[in-house]
Amino acid sequence: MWRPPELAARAAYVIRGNSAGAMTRAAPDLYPHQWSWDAAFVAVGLAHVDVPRACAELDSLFAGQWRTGMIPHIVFDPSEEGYFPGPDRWACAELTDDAPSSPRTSGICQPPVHALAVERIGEIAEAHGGAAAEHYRDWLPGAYDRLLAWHHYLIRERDPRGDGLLTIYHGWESGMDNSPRWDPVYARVVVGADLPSYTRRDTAVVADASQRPDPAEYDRYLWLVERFKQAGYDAARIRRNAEFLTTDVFASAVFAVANEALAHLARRLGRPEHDELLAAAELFRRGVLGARDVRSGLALDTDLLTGAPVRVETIAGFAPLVSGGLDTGAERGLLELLRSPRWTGHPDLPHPVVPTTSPASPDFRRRAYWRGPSWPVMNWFLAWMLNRRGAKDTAASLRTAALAELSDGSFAEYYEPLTGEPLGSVDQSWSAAATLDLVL
Ligand code: 9WN
Repeated sequence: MWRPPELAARAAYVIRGNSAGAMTRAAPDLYPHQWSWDAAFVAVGLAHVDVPRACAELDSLFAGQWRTGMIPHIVFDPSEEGYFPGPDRWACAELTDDAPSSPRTSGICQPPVHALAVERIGEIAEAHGGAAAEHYRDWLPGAYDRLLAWHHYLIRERDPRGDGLLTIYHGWESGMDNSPRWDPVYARVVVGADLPSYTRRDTAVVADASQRPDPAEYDRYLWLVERFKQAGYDAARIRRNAEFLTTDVFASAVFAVANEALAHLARRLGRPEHDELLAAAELFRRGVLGARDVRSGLALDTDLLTGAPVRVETIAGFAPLVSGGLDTGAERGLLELLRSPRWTGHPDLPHPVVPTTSPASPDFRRRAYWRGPSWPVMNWFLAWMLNRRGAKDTAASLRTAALAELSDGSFAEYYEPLTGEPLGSVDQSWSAAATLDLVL
């Protein structure tokens, strides 16, 4: 077991080791490229040790931004070939002028945590003062423009109904790939006989296949990519011909609070979008609150092809604690649920962390990726958001639990929540970044 100061030193060492120039690999072998929400979180961790490097991390991601404003979920390192599907399979620049041809990118996006990261990096830089703070101040106006274009894209293309709920086209866009949230949505995806053959690379790195999505799930993931290619990556065509189309209540909550963060940055920079961004924050907050299940208080996704809510007990259900806006009684109720035996208070958990699916739910699978394991990055992110909302006590106990889980020093991608066994990749960049922000 590592004590916090040594753990933080090792975390910084791991992130440096995963660096590939201006980008950080999400994980050394499993994910040898830059992922969107990973990069935002990694930049927060980096800010504690090197503010200019944190800014460069985001600049590297912004270099992959599409003409539409979309920040793609992967920016590929041209010198790396160890991930599938790689840039040739996505073929974005070949199929649409909206995608940059260099760097090459994927054609979908991930939760919009970036404005939150930029705001947090600013706090860290100001606390450092001197050259770090100055660097951040000089960098911020350019970053703000990128973020504004990204938020405009999401409002325009991902909330075409204007109801304050983001639409996603692929489970990968949620960042919670095989969560039971998407089971009924994927159930209607029929893999075409013309799905080009492929060889997975992930199961060569993570030898225990039960920790990764299964072959039928992967076929669907790859099939949807083919559908996007058929649509030339055009958002309207993708929506029209979609086999997978759902709201993402967690990403919507993130977007509510990210709009708030961006509004603060607008005010700081004297930009005119402050009120517009606050209105967007309020719209998405209302969207999330309107998606609550009356009985449990958990927010639910809606399968947009059937109009049916997806009734599961996953970490995403706590979206209202991220977006804010609950009245005092409802907020207390949801915090109590979070601390209850269905969640962090489950008697079999060695650390009171948040499993990705409730251990009391029939959907819970203790080793299967987003179907149950505890993800350090999610514990940390939830604690950060709870703190922001003023739920200081719950945030503090979650931070302590997250750190206790991480103190094995493996920086695992996720943990078996009932035993604390590290799973998935080790030396995962965002697990190390979360550690730095938890300790420092
Ligand atoms: C697909 C990089 C990413 C995370 C996601 C996580 C996983 C990729 C994969 O790894 O997804 O995007 O190949 O499994 O689910 O949240 O951003 O760490």
